Amino acid sequence: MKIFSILFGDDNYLYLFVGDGGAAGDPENRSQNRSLLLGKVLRIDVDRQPRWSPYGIPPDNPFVDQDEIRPEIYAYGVRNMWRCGKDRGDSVTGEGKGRIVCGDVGQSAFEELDLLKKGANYGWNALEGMSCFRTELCDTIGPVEDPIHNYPHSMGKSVTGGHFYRGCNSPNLNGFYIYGDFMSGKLWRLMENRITQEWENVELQMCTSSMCRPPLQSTYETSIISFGEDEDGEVYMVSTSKASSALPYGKVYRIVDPARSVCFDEKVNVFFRRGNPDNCRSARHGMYDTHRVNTTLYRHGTSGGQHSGMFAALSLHVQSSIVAMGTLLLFALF
Ligand SMILES: [Ca+2]
Repeated sequence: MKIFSILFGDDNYLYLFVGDGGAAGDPENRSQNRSLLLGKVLRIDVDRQPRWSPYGIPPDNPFVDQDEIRPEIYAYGVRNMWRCGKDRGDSVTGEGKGRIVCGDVGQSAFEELDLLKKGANYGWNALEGMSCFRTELCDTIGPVEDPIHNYPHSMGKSVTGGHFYRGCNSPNLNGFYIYGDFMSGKLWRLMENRITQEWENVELQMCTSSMCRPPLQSTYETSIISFGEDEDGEVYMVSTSKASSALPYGKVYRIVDPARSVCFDEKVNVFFRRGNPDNCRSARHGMYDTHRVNTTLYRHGTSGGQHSGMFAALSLHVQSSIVAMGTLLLFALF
């Protein structure tokens, strides 16, 4: 069983995102078979351990006490949820707190982003993205939770789920779910429109060289394999120089909005900083439980492939000093 993401929810339960474990197309239909743990999102209680099991089952899991359905299952019909991000919420309104969005890697045509919901069926292997994948199954699986966004393989071939930006350094990014594609190296942000409740997707543009002054930079290695966040809610990106799952090295970039980090006032010919990130940070730290910050990190120097656990999903207290100088990344967003 391969677990492609792991995190604690705000409910203090552990969420495990398990791949379908099959050959191309999930020929054994494991993702839709709820007597199996493969192709599922699982939710378990690691603080309460019955004598007969290493973990407890949350009593409000959606399928407890149902015949021939594993009680660990929280959602099903997923293929390969490669990285998920949990929202710590708007620091003022709390909006969005606790929601989880994942990238589910597609088979041959579409990549998708999913908002995690209890009991949901995300469609695989009947559906890939919004389209029918197995025609004989599409009308048989009942209600399906549509992705909040999907994109065709002309734009990328392996989605890498990201994180909600809730940091202090780039207030313009507040609430952006920043994610990318491993194969194409493209970066986007998703944001929920509060009025329509639709998720709007926008490709992120790199800043110009006139705004990107060292140590900031406007280029990056394009094989985006993971994202992470630190205790301040700043978002990081991990990439390798080639679209290879076997590379034992890569770079960590911090994502910054150049309009926030450095502004140039032509009237007085000086650079200045907008807002007050120090005040923002001290106000927010009272709200954080740093032991529950979920961060996916690149584990340097480990051999193995993308699909064999090369990159570990860890829940850590992370210092931003892990990012080497010269690896800052800037976006011109608007
Ligand atoms: Ca789906």
